[in-house]
Amino acid sequence: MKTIMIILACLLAAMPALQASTKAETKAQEKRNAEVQDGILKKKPEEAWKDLPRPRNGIYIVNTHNLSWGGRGAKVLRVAYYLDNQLVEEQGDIKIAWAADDYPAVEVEFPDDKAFNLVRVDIVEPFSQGAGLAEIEIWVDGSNVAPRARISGSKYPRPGLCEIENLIDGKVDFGDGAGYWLTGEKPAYVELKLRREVKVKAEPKLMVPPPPPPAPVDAPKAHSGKGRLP
Ligand SMILES: [Ca+2]
Repeated sequence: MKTIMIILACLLAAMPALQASTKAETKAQEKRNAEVQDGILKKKPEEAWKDLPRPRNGIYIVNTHNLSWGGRGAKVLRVAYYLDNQLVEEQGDIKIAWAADDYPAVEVEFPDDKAFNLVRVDIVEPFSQGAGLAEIEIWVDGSNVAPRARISGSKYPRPGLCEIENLIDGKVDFGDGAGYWLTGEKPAYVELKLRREVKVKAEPKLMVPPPPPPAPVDAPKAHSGKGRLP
């Protein structure tokens, strides 16, 4: 009898550990399921961002979330185009989404039929504690010319971390302070001096014909008053 009691006591003592182990296994399985879609291992966000469609002509700006540190990035941007230091066109109030575990992006159109050789991006409203971005791409006729641009702008106080050159390195993160840019300076801005002038002809807008008017519905005929009522 005493032996049975001892075994029971041991089993009861082990129960919480068993429950914790089952919970951990369930969580691990859920994580594996989330990583697989249609039997194929899904790409991680730091790889999947590259597969999203890009404009043939235009700017593609990718937000950062500052890895697990969080609390930094961009909310509202302004993009300005210059030709030999003369302002050509400016687009303000460009909103960009922010996500703690992803890399949302925003597309910005080039000015139509106007030459420029410098692009400036201002972080008008940073996300939470400070400004930052992960990548800036400048697509001209299907090629990203940003990596060949001369880049300058607001800096991060610690050399070797979150440097502005990270904005044109083709990555969004690969470790603390690598692949993305942060700054505490105000204004928070980036300038990309292009190797050559860019002038893109306005692309014809697709003319979508207006939908046809709805077919007239026959009004119910008034009863003649003759004959039997239904
Ligand atoms: Ca980058």
